[in-house]
Amino acid sequence: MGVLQAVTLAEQFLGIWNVDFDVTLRLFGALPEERWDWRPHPKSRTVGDLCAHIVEIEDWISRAMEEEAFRFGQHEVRPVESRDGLLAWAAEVHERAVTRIRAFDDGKMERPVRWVRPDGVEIMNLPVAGYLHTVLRGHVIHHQGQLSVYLRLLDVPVPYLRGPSADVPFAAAR
Ligand code: NI
Repeated sequence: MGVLQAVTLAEQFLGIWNVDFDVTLRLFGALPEERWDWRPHPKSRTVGDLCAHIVEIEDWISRAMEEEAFRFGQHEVRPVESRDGLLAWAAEVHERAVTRIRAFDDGKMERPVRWVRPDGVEIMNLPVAGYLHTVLRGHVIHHQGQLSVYLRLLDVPVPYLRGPSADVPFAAAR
């Protein structure tokens, strides 16, 4: 190694993850607060519950990374009543998650994280580096996509997320 400081795997991930968080904030900012209880189908989450889920994923997943295991059924669900409350909670959770992730040096990134069902059966076992990309990032992106469809169905403008939308062409993006 030369004198250049190597960028850790955690810092590489956080560069991507902060962009994802920005997408979440743009989605939250676009949602009409008066439709907080709306859902597109009886089996779907409400707007408020889907937003809360996106925030709690970051908290739960980053905590499980520290504890080396995610145990289903041991996480409290927090209802969110307003956009301001949601944004404050999201900022608090993101800051905590970034601190947790930053504490992992490249060696700790190889540590396994197990997913354990309430009956004790292990259903997944991944090293932290892969776990962050699939379980945290993949899961959040999945629900971001759902929220963007909610926006279209609610007939409110869809913001620029990972590219232009029908409402925000490239020329007007950002
Ligand atoms: Ni989910």
